[in-house]
Amino acid sequence: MNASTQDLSFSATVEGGAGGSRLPALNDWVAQVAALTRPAAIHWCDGSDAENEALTARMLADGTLHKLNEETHPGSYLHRSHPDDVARVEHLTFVCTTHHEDAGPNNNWMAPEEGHAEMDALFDGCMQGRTMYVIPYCMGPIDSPLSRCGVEITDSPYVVANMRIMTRMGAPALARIEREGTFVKGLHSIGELDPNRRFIMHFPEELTIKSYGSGYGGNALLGKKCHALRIASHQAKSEGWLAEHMLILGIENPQGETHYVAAAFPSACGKTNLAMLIPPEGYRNAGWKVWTIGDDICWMRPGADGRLYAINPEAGFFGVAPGTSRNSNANALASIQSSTIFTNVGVTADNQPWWEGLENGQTPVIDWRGNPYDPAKGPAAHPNSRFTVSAKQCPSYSPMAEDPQGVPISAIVFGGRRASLVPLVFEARDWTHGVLVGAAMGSETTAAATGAVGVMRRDPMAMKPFCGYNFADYFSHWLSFDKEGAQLPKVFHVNWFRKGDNGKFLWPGFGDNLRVLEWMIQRVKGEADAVETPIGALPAEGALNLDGITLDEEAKAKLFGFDRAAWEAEFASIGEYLDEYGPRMPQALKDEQQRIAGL
Ligand code: GTP
Ligand code: SPV
Ligand code: MN
Repeated sequence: MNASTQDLSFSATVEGGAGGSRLPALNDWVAQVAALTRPAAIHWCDGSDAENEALTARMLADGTLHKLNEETHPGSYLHRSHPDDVARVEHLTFVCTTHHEDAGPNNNWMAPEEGHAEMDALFDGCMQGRTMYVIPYCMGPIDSPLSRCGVEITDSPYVVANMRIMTRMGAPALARIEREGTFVKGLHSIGELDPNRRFIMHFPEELTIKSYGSGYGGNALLGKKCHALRIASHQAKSEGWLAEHMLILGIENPQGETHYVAAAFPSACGKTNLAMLIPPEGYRNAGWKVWTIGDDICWMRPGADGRLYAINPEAGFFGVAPGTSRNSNANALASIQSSTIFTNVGVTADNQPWWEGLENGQTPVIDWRGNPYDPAKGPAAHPNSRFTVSAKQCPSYSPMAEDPQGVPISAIVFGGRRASLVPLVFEARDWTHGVLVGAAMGSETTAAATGAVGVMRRDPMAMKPFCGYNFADYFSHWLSFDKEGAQLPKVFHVNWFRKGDNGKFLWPGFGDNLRVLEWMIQRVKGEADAVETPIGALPAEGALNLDGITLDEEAKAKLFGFDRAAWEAEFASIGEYLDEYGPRMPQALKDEQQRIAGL
């Protein structure tokens, strides 16, 4: 934005915190934004309880939040978004780099000047009569060298309340920003919530984000997908690290050893569930424990010993509500009993939050739109309804999640929703093959983004909607980690979603996924058997513990088998996909595809 000096004379009431910062660059930017958007007041967020209480009171008064049953869900609220604003909007999300090629065919692109002009026209005067909130935040532990800071300016108090849970927000973040002098600039306004006046634009070369017209999740909480993935992936490429759409968990065996695993699954494909896994009874009794580090985003970089060290840049969970139950994810359910913001769920007669698959014996009376619940009109909770909760409320949250050095990663897992073809688990033979396994990932689309659901699309490393630069360069970057002295994790692929001829899932999933993780860790330690196939190593018969579960012959064949003809067709399609990126696609990856394509 090019605000003139004259514009800067614009004045608004300033409230909150110190009412400014010690960093002239930040003060100038806030003044420029105020001059453009013309808010009635500017509020510098300090992240305090008092500030949160005042904001909550404001949102209760204007209907942004509804108080839920204080006895069953203390300190918890329901927010109903605009019914046309319930998910990320990938067709309205842009990466604005100087050269079109740098954004790649995987992104919508606009020239930076054009993007700024388009956005600034929307922002012009958009905050009149509203308060503009200035949110300093830190992605990652406040004292970690791997963490990065940003400032989000927004006119949505709902965004402030969510950012307070999802990031380390307020005074400590501002202090770090003042010390470092650099920060990602995120400008957000809900605008008119008009889908025809909605854009999410990224200017990675300027560490800048502009988002207009949506109040929802990944469109509006700019620390999350916009900063921690799109901008951060771009930074990570030039600085030698990785910003990934991955959960991080620790698996403690009965001997007390903990191995950390990072796993990339596309949106609504099981990251939160795996991150909070509760071991099956037999494992629990034997002393296995699972520790949650993060459920959505992972920043990793090589440590002095050559291993990859990972932090979770987030401080909370923005999780999918439907399907969350005591049986599927007891840790998530325990986390959200208090101090939680629910978005677009239904409510019961006694004002408790409700969603499909909650399975607690209750029934909804009001749907997510605020209308009387009528099953003929669709589900009570929107399929992409969410809870926002502090990670500290999760019973399995690991103390290591706060470690500034991060945790060493033993295995990287890629996975998608594949009803057919893809077996339960296989292991890549080396790093290059692992990068191809990630690059070739496919998954059926979900309700996390607007558009058709259940359509198979390529979603490399679960980053299709989130990589801030050309996928061809991204794969080169991944390949570059294989160098002298590196102690890289093993790479695996999983599919919890394989279906039988009757259309039902063949694998029990959830807690039983620990069986698959156990096999991976045994492979890392060189202790489990596998069968080599062209697509990778599959568990040998008996190598993956199936005690206590029954799988019929169809399930065993499909979960642990390798269908040569079908994979030949898949590899032909992977080859075509890599070719879409032209000569920028690394030759090493094309060679790897060719090596396997003949099967
Ligand atoms: P985002 O927050 O959108 O990135 O999603 P996520 O990857 O964290 O997905 P989440 O764990 O919330 O799971 C989404 C849906 O998948 C829920 O309805 C879960 O019940 C379902 N799911 C998760 N794990 C499994 C599994 O092992 N098997 C089956 N069948 N379903 C699962
Ligand atoms: C996802 O869609 O991958 C999410 C939710 O985690 S959002 O924050 O909206 O991106
Ligand atoms: Mn996600």
